[in-house]
Amino acid sequence: MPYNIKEMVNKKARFVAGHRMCAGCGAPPAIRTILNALKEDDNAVISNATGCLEVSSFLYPYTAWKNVSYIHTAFECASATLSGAEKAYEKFRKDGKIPQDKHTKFIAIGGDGGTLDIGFQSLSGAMERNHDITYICYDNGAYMNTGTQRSSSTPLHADTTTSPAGKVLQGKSQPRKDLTQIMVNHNIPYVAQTALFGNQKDIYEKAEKAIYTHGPTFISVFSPCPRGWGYPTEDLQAIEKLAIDTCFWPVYEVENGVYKITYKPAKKLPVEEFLKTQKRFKHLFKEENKHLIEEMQEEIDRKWNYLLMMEEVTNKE
Ligand SMILES: Cc1ncc(C[n+]2csc(CCOP(=O)(O)OP(=O)(O)O)c2C)c(N)n1
Ligand code: SF4
Ligand SMILES: [Mg+2]
Repeated sequence: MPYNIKEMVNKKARFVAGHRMCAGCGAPPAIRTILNALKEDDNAVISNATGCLEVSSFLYPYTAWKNVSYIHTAFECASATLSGAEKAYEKFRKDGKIPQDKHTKFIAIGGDGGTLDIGFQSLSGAMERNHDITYICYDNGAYMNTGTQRSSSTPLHADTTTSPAGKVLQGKSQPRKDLTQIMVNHNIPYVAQTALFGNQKDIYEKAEKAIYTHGPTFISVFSPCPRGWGYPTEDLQAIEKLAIDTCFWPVYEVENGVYKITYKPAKKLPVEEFLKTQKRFKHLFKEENKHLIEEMQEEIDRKWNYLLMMEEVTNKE
């Protein structure tokens, strides 16, 4: 169904109010929009790894998950758990034990720590085995639930409790692991990177494609965290937009190997515009650290140019 905001907000909700995530957190609206892409009559099995989203939305006997089947899994096995459920469903369906007119979609959700680090091998395995599942990583760039420890998705030079900016370090010394590209290299039918900026169109359309493409699919969704990044809650939307306009977080999709950048800023802003909105990058604005911002800008430009090049090359073939 093409994106239509009226129809979307009136659809049966799958993730509802009453969870305990912080105000100004990017994850709840992102997950709600993604699940809104499910067709009304379809069921979904959600395999959710531990992390802020899980611990804040599923406190027995309360739950913010509605009209879905929900499994809380450990970090390591969100994808393995979902693979098993999907295979069992396929077998029951084949044996006629499940009505043929009912459809269930299989969706795993994990944070960046649970996806890029601890659950990485089970994710890679599930993708390679060609399960009919969708994996959603909500990426807030650290282990937020346990107090903002660095993950392999923490951006270069970001201040976290285990990469503290001070006399010894200037935040994390390593650049982010690029999981979206790693997923592209699994040669799966659909991979996308998205964010909530301006409206929900980009995220909704990508979620719909991912959920309804047969085979393994993957989405990485930008997920700001006011507590770990240090920004006032009301700045959520502005930060999402700056991440896109500076190309800090490019939004694109790769469908059967063909790249499409889904938003190209008319004027690409310097990365400072994004960095200055958050306390985790405050140390970079000291006179002696200006070169670190230049280093970040170079990394962003290199990756953006790579995407432009891949878009050109893969659309020619
Ligand atoms: C194997 C394992 N290691 C560590 C933990 C402790 N732990 C619980 S939540 C969490 C942080 C999760 O980070 P992420 O996946 O990025 O999700 P976020 O909290 O940032 O949303 C950690 C380390 C755990 N539950 N299991
Ligand atoms: S700590 Fe961060 S990621 Fe966790 S609920 Fe709060 S804002 Fe969201
Ligand atoms: Mg995280």
